[in-house]
Amino acid sequence: MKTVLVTGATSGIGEACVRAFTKAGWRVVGTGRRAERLQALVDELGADAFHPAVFDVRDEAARDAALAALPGDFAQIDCLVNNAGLALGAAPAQVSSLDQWKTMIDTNVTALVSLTHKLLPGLIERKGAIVNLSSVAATYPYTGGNVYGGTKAFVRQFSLGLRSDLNGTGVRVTSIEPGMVETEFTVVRNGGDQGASDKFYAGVDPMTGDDIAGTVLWVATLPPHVNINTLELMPVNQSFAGFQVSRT
Ligand code: NDP
Ligand code: 8X3
Repeated sequence: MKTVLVTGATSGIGEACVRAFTKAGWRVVGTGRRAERLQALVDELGADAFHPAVFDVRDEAARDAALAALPGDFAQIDCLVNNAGLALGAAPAQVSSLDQWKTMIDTNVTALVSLTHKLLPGLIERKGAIVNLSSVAATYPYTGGNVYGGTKAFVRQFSLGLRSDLNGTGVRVTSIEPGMVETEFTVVRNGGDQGASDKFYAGVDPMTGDDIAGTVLWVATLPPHVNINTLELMPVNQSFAGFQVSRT
């Protein structure tokens, strides 16, 4: 039986990954700040299948304490799903909050890099896998995407760089790059405004956490000689627009 660690397991894509991996017979460690949501997953899935690790991904000391306390086989991580992340605000750069920018960088970039560095020796030992949640925002800029898109471009390029560095180790690395997935993502982006989120997804038939979780599980369970480098997904109703031009 293999073990996967999913960051950001209290909601959305991460929570769906927990269910997809446990259903497929994996042991799952799920992380997040909201302890009560992780406890609800223990109650639903059982303590043998799911282990909660409560910490803020930006707090390395709390993270290390939680990882050091992992029981038995939960400590032998074969697959790391770097999913915890967020967008804050959708305003143009010139009127954005620097604090929000720093929170996105600390969470989406610094914490992801730090956890990856921490788990790499064990992942190499077990010829494991790393699945990173990037975004279409890594590739396609949009107004108000500024730092969020920048963090996700980092995640994509870091994933490709890891692939290069880990050549010969047997460790697989994938950058998953979704478009619109209806989770709590847009509620968080808009400071808790559920109405803004409902409006954003209205009539779109967006992807779901389960759609992305199925893809993450597929990537992680391919034959060991196959690596998906990057994988971009969108709802059918989302696609590309042209350049904008400002005229004098
Ligand atoms: P949700 O808001 O539903 O879930 C985000 C998860 O990240 C939560 O479990 C949250 O846990 C966790 N998280 C956020 N900040 C921290 C922190 N400081 N410490 C610990 N955990 C944290 O969003 P999604 O499921 O949609 O997002 C998951 C990932 O997918 C993100 O990286 C996002 O950028 C990416 N993504 C999402 C898309 C979308 O359209 N929804 C599209 C493309 C990529 P808690 O608050 O309990 O700590
Ligand atoms: C966010 C994707 O399409 O909602 O990562 O901007 S989108």
